[in-house]
Amino acid sequence: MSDKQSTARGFSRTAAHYTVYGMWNSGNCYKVRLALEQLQLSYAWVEINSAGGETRNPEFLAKNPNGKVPLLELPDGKYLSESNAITIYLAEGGRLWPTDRWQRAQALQWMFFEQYSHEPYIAVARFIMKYLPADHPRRQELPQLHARGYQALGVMEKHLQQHRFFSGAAYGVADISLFAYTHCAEEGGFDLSAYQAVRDWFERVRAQPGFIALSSQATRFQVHA
Ligand SMILES: N[C@@H](CCC(=O)N[C@@H](CS)C(=O)NCC(=O)O)C(=O)O
Repeated sequence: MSDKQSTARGFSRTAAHYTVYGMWNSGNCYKVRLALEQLQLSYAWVEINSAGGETRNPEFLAKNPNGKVPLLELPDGKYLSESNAITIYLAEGGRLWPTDRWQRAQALQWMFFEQYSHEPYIAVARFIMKYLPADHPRRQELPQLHARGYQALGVMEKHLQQHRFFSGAAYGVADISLFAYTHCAEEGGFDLSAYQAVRDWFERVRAQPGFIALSSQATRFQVHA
């Protein structure tokens, strides 16, 4: 057998250290991809078709009983779910995770904020507007999602008027976590023009070494020709 093994999705697994089960356009999955790229870790990507039921079949549920992506497979065969848990796991001991106890607590504070007060509104509005038909009944949820999403953006704006990042003093995984769905919030119908500090932070994030855009091809794995 060649040292290259093709996955069902056609991505080469040569020398991959980690395997990510994900959906390329999902912000939660982008967090993991961005962290892997910025930490210069090798990985294979297995694209999951949730609309086709692939997060709910017995094979996937055996890996993640919660039936969600992203899912990280470690080199020893263990599986880790939840985007923020994955990025912290990957970042521990490196430059994306603070060494100072207080700064680590601050980073965690923002990552819990992201999951409870931000992502359920900003990401869900994007999902409804980008992926569901224009006449879908879930459009009725948008005013409420926008109201709660703008509250979260206001909290971020206030923080960023005083601080450069969310991960303590330097860029780190809390920034990855909040960048994932904030930078594409306009796809969910949010107007970011009044959030100048947030938009300045976008540029600081984009300037970080190893940054890749949500839409871009990743570099740490090779696509099988
Ligand atoms: N809290 C989870 C959320 C994961 C999540 O909602 N994943 C979505 C994609 S963004 C998913 O798997 N959807 C497919 C499904 O539920 O079948 C995380 O941060 O990883």
